[in-house]
Amino acid sequence: MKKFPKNFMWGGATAANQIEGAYNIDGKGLSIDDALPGGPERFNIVNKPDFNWQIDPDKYRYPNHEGIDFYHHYREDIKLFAEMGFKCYRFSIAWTRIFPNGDETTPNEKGLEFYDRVIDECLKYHIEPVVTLFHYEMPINLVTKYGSWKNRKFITFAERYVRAVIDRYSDRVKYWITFNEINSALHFSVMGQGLVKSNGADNKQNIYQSWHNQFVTSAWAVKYAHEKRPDSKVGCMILYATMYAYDANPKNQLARLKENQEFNQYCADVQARGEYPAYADSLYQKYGFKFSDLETKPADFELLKEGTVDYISFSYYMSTAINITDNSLPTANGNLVGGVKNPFLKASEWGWQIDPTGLRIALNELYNRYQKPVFVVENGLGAVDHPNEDHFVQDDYRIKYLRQHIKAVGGALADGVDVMGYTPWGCIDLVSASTGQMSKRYGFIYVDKDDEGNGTMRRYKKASFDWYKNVIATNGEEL
Ligand code: BGP
Repeated sequence: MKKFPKNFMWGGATAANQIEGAYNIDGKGLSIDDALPGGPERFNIVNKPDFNWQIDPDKYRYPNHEGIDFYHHYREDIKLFAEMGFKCYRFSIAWTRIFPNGDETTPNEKGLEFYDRVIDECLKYHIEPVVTLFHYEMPINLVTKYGSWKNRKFITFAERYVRAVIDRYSDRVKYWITFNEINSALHFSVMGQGLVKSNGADNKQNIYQSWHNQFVTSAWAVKYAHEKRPDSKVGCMILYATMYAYDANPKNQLARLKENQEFNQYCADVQARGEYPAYADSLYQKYGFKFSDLETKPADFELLKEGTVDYISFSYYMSTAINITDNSLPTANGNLVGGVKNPFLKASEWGWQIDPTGLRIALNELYNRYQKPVFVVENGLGAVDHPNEDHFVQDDYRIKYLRQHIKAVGGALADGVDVMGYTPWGCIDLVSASTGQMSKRYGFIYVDKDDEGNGTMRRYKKASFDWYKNVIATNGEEL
């Protein structure tokens, strides 16, 4: 394993809607995530034709509305991150704190002030903020009034938000990420695009139209950040699931190639290269539309060219195997991207297939395709923790998972890949995006809160806390 570079960005990652709570405080508007329940209902609800984003405060109070109350605990939490030695902290800004309804023209000062405090607190400890602009969150008002990202008007609203944020923070923030897991919309379009059955999620053309609008916004954000601060670094963000053909059958190999293009490559190709890839038409054809059916403007294509990202960031949790020739194989249930079970791999309690080597492959594939620095901005093991009576969690399973994945990053460095950093997901326990519950935990820090909202909200260090602290202190030498 090669040594980690001196300036390697060790840290952790979170998202506003999964930690902040304070869902209606200081002028914050209602966000789509505020209307999604936790538990098994979470994803079923968006398939209901009559789903209308109504919020029932009793039903949805916890967890989305309270999160881990980072809004009031950020000082304590960032202090703990500093104690672990974080070089950077990836967090997101809630659009609804800055423009509560999305279509106002003046930002909400109180919302801006909150992130001033968070950023300043990071800088106090020399922690570099890495800020995600759009992370599974948008004003409900924009979705109900304008129909979500499939409407081109979103570009104007989103640019207004990005401008307000970059104007305010670019003196202190150098690293930005535009859209979290932009490609995830292919499998679940609600969180990133605000598309549910009732506003058109069933029609893939809407997803591709939303992507086009997001690509334009992303390119605009890259350009604007550079204009404001020339040394800004802006990245795209992909949910990368390394894909294997199940076997050497050429049919499975071709199916893998196609699936990989559509899921792992399509969005990053546009954001990193500034143009639509040659295979794009074959994807549209599959869904019965043509590129000319999408609403675009000639100026979009210039902008895409001018606003290519500086680096490629991605989340990595699992790999998947593609087989189209044998229907009898068990599917990888729970794996976000489908596929079949890989007999060589074990899965997490949620069925996500654990594959550290897949991370090394992902890093190589991304770097060699785009020749831009790559940044692992999410990785980790979601697990049910069992604290003892002192609230201590001996999370050896998490340490094992992270150790193997950090080794894989080291392997990629040895392969010549330019890896910028590693920010494990949910460095402090938070509300899970897919389950909307607390019990799927990732953190180095245990938060005393359960799925029903009971608990003191107090923070406790897990065994992995000291372990990760030492990893950072030794720059990855001691794992
Ligand atoms: C990614 C998201 C995060 C996050 C993480 C873990 O998809 O960017 O927001 O939550 O996965 O997923 P989950 O919370 O569903 O375990």
